[in-house]
Amino acid sequence: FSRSINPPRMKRLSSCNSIECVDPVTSPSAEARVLVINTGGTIGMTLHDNVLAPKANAFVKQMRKLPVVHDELYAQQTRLYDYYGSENTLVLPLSKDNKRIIYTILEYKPLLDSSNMTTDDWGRIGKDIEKNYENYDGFVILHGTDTMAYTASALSFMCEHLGKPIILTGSQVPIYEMRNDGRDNLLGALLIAGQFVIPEVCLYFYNKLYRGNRVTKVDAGSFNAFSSPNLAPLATAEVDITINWDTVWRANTTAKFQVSTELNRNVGLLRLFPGITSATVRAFLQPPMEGVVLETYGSGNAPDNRLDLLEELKKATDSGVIIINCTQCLRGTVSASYATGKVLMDAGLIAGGDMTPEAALSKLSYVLAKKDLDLAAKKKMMAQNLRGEMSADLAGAKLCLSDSRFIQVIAKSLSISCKEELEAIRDALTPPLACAAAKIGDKEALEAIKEMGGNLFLGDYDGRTPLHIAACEGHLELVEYLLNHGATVYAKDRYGDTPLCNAVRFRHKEVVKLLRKTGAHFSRDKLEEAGTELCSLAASGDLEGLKIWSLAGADLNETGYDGQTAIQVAQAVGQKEVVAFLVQLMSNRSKTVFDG
Ligand code: ASN
Repeated sequence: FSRSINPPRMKRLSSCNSIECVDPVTSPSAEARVLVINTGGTIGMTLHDNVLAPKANAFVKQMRKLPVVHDELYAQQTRLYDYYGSENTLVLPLSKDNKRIIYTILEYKPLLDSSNMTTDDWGRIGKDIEKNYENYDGFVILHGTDTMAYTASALSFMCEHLGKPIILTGSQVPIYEMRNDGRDNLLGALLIAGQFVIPEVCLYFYNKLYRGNRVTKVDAGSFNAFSSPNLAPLATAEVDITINWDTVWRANTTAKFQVSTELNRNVGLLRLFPGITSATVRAFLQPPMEGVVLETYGSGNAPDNRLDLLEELKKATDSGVIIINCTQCLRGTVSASYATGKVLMDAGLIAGGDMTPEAALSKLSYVLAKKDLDLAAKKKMMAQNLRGEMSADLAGAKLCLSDSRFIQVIAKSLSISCKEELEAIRDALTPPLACAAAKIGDKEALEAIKEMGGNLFLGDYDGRTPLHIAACEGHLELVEYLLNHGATVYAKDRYGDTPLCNAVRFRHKEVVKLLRKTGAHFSRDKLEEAGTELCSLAASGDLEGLKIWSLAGADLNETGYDGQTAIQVAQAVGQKEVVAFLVQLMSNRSKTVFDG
């Protein structure tokens, strides 16, 4: 990868002299670069002594001979091998979308049957992706199918702030055989990795792209070897490649990509079965065990009449072992619907929702390795959805405003079909949604609404804008965000109140300062009304209240309903501190005026 910087394609084309060159004008195809990491698996195996085993240094050679996965003419015409400095770089024929996918194959030594994979191999893959991240548009990992779901799950957690596709694939029959599934799987994975910015660790198999941490191997004898029981595929490759963008995980950070290769190996999977002894459970939970996925029955159930078992589980969680409750069922989620499930929660287990055991195990391994987190933080992280590995618990969960699909779902249920209708619904729903997001300080939700084209300055049925709400709540960061994204300090709600009035009312000093800096001020009417409020603050000795009004630009000499000023009221009721403050304020003011 020494020649990693890809100069404009024209440069490479114009450098050819001995061979007939591709005319850049008639070949306007864009190029994408994909790194293929070949870790092993059946896809590159051959028969030795009647059993399949990986064959080293054969894969690239074989690929070069297959016109569907390599366009030798294009490679020659564009001097591909010279340019990339090795014969490990190949190029796909032109895609339907006029794209050239150039891929470099990095072959591991030794190639592994995936049954031999360990956490160290996950780390190696992670490191290689990190090292090459900026040089490629996407990554394809060739991997055996037996433990592919574990590796895909682990990589999904290890890859933090991922912005490019990482696609694992392999096959059930070696690519060297006449009838095989490897060729199609490789092609599909390359086409998706090179053409779509899906920022996820995925698994591509038998024409479907899945989220990597949602799959499990379900069939040893079929080309259709994987299932994603609790999440629909991210894409299907049929006549066209169709991406289900609504399901694709979105990046929600400005942080840079990094791979966390620290993994904790003291984790395990324990499957409950009728008659399991407490001695077995005790032995399993002994140190150095730190995290266990307990595969329970149905919706997360275990015998509630087996106090001996429950005691062992409780003892372990009390001593700091994290135990995740996952179901043995292929589909469905752990829920709190049975007494036999509740006993596990009482024993300190964490509900694993609809996570696959593979995802739960690798998540444990990733979370437990985080040295800077204490046990409570690790447990909290285990219960959270980190990479789309678990579905939100809709029953009882708060409406996820940061999910920008919300409006699309509503539109769908109302059978909205045309753009204009969709926009009308969006505009009707934006203000209450944005106000609700402002109330809870959810910036991501506001960003999502804005991304959909929603205006953040529109008011709700009472004319209250998100800025009013954020000002009431004192969410300074949000106020700043809104001001930077179209909100106006001059918006008035149906009561004539501006965000500044609200910030003063709820005494958010920093918000008041920011709004004032942005040009907010009281209207004449409001200032007149303020006189009475100032007098009552003065009467009750509320210095803080008077200060915030002053900070907001009110004239503290304004008279109240009976013609008295705040200072007169304070003097009358003997609020000495208030009098002193007001005198000081007035002398500062006249000094400023005088000096000015
Ligand atoms: N044993 C093989 C592996 O996992 C199975 C396969 O790839 N189809 O490496």
